[in-house]
This record gives sequence, structure tokens and C-alpha cells, in this order.
Amino acid sequence: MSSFDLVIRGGTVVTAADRYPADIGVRDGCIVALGDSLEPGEEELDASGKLVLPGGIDSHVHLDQPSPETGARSANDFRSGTISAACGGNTTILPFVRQLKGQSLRQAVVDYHERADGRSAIDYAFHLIVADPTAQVLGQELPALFHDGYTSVKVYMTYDSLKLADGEILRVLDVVREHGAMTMVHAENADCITWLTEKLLDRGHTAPKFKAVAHAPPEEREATHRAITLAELAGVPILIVHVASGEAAEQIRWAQRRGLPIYGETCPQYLFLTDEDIDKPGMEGAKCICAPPPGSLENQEALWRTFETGAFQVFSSDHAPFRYDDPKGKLVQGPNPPFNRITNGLPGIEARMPMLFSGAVVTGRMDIHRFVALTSTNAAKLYGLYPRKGTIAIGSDADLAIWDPEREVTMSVDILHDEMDYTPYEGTKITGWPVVTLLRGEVICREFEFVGAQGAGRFLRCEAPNRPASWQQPGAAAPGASQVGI
Ligand code: DUC
Ligand code: ZN
Repeated sequence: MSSFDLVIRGGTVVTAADRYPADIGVRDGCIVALGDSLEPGEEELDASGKLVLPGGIDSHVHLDQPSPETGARSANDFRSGTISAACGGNTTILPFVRQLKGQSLRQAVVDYHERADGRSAIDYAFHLIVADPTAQVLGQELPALFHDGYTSVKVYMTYDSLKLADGEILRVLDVVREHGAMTMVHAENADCITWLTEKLLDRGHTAPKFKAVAHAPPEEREATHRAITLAELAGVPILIVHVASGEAAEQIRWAQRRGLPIYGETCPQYLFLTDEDIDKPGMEGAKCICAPPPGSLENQEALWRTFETGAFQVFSSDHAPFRYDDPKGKLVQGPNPPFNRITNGLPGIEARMPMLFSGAVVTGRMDIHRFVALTSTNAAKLYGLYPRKGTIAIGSDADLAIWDPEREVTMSVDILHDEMDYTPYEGTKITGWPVVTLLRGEVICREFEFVGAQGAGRFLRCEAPNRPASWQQPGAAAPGASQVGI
């Protein structure tokens, strides 16, 4: 009998830090050997000519999350969303539990487990959206949930049904600090968005393209700076999610230079779309509406430059899929709605890694170690899943994406598994694709086909996030980087 259930042979192992040729021996779902010419396994997988990367961790996804404000319905439940994730090279996702105002956070967690457990095709943990920080939530529910393995919260500075006042955010951050948890912040200035939106609508500027005018970069910049200030006062790390503007990214960099543990996340829609995409004829632009929306080409270039400064730690999808031709989708509020009534959100769970690999690694904008850090390792570290997830090492789960760096693919809704009727990236020429995805040593996707088991994904209890000095950020040499552990 072999020592290994599976040997992945002849590939080039790539992590956030290293690149070397090695066979990978897997037993009981874990990596137990890395080396040359390992003895034959019970099963063998040929990876010659391929890169073997840690499975992707998409740490910002919305699956089966109701939108009671509008009645819009997500195109994905946990089954279809995670199949799509798997086919894009992902092995772990972190979706959200959304607390509704007046609702117990614990009850919301129970509800989301009902949606996910037994349906998810890959492993998953939950972030907690705190929309109603009552004394009960702050004093009892949050501490108990942190203890149970839900160690990250998300707070919103905008949206009527979600936003918290600064004082409420501070009270949440206080509890987070006491328990060593992590906080994600959606940073936009709500009053400024409302003011600009009203002005635009009064003047009859209703077309989708005005979304980018209503969510002007200074609004994100101001809220980002305010969130940083609140975090500094409370003495906690925060991660600013879906950074859309170069101006907000500058604030993050400014804070990092001061030695503050402020982290940044951006998403494909801000690197590969611009305000031109929301200015297509008729309602076509609605397909690229999200909040914050993609900005100008100059802004997009500023975001690309931000990678060089090391201000971003995470590249997530913010997958929020709503079909276009669907009464409960993008146009749920009518066939020709003003820009502020178009459902926010774009699909991206499957496209995220190939888009960045092709658009950044193949083009030489980013080295492959940074790619691995941004798409997998850093999220595992930030959310308390490392080193079980996010790397290729003895003892880690055998969650792997076998990548053909030369495979040419044209991005199209027809090859994706997300049950959407469009992709914002239709027609994009991609070089490099995850041709096999393995979850704990089992092949779950091969050559664009899901071959795993529905419900094989396990719920992950997160530890407190680790922020060790070993948090590698290649190229980030600015003062303060080591202090914040990046
Ligand atoms: N913006 C969000 O804040 N959440 C999901 C979708 C979106 O566009
Ligand atoms: Zn989101």
C-alpha cells in the first residue's frame, strides 16, 4: 500500500514566496510530502508543464444573499456559486452573513448555514455584516460568534439599511479589538452620494453612466480616511473593501506609511472596466453597475500603480450576481430605471483569478508570487485560515489549482458556471487557466467541467487573524510596512 492517496507529479509548485519543481504527496486530504520522485501514489495526477498554485480564496462574495430593499434575487445559491468558484480555481470562499436591522446576528448565522451547509462544493467560512449593533449584539452575540469561529465583521458607511454612524462603528471596533478579530469596511460617504444623486436626478441625468458621477472618487477618499481614523482611535486593523479609486488607495498607502495596520482590497471590475463600460447604449451599461462603480481610465491606471506600492493585500471578486434579462435581476425596479435604481453587483467568482493572471502576471505587471498572495495567501492570513489554507506546505490542506500558463481562452458567459446571462468581461482574451482544481486532494474541476460533489465543502471555523512580520509583500519597502506585518 502506498504512503499517498494521491501524487501530483512533475509540476512547478508556486507559493507567495517560492517556486520550485516538486511532486506533491497527499494523504487524508492534506499535503504530506513535497519532493523529487515521490513513490507512486494510489492515484497519480500529471502536472508536467503546469504550475501548481494554492487554491484560490475568494474572500468577498455574496451568495444567496437576499436584497429585501428591492426584491432582487442573486443568480447563485451556494451550489451554483461554489461550482462556479471551483471552476475558476478557488477552493475556499468567504461569503457574508447579512444581519437585517432588528434581527439577531446569531439567528442570521443560523439562516445562512441553512443555505450553505450540504450545498457548498468548496470550503467556506462566513464574515458577519453588522447592521444593527445593539447592546445584545455587541455584548453577547459578537463575542460568542468570534469564539465559534466567525472572526471577521463587515461594517458599511453607506446604504440606508446597512450603514452605521461613526460612533456605532467605534463601538463595533472596540469589541473587535477585545477579541482580536478583523473588520472589513465599505467606505463611501452616504450623504455625499445622496446629495449628488438628487442633484443629478433633478437635472434629468438618469442614464447608467451617471452612477460614476454620483459615486465620485472624493466620496470614497473621505470615507476611507474616516475609517482609517476610526481604526486608529480604536487601535484595530481594518481592511477597506473593493477600493475603486486611486484617491482612496492613496489614503490606505498614507496610513500604511504611518505604520497603521490598514489593509486594502480591490476587485476585477476596477482593474478591467471603466466608466466607458457603464456608458453603453440603452440599458447595456447596467451590466457593469456596482457600488462603488468603475471610474475613469486614469483612475484605473492609478489602481494598477497601487499594486506597485504594495497598498493592496487582497484581490477578491465582490461576486454579487444578478441576471440582466430577469424580472428579479439588474432591472428589478423597472425596465428603464434611473442609475440609482439599477441593482448593484457584478459576477466575478470564476473570472477573478484568470483575469488577474492574464492581465497582470502574463503582461509582467505583477510577479506570480504577488498573484498568489493577493488571490489566496493574504486572505488566509487576514481571516485566520493560514496555514491550513492559502499555501502549499506539509500539513496544509491539499487545496490546489493546477494552472496551464499558456492556455488561451476567450472569456464568455458560455464557459462560466455561474448561471448568469452575461459576463462583463465577454470577449476578453485570456492567457492562463486553472485546468484542474483539487479540494482536500479530490479533483473537483477538470477542463472547465465540475466533477466534484455537491455539498463536499466544509464549514471552516476561523482563528483570530494572524498578522506576523512574515506577511510577505514583495516590493513593499515603505517605512511602516513591517510594522503592519506586510
Ligand atoms: N456593492 C456592494 O456594496 N455590495 C455588493 C454589490 C455592489 O456592487
Ligand atoms: Zn460586496
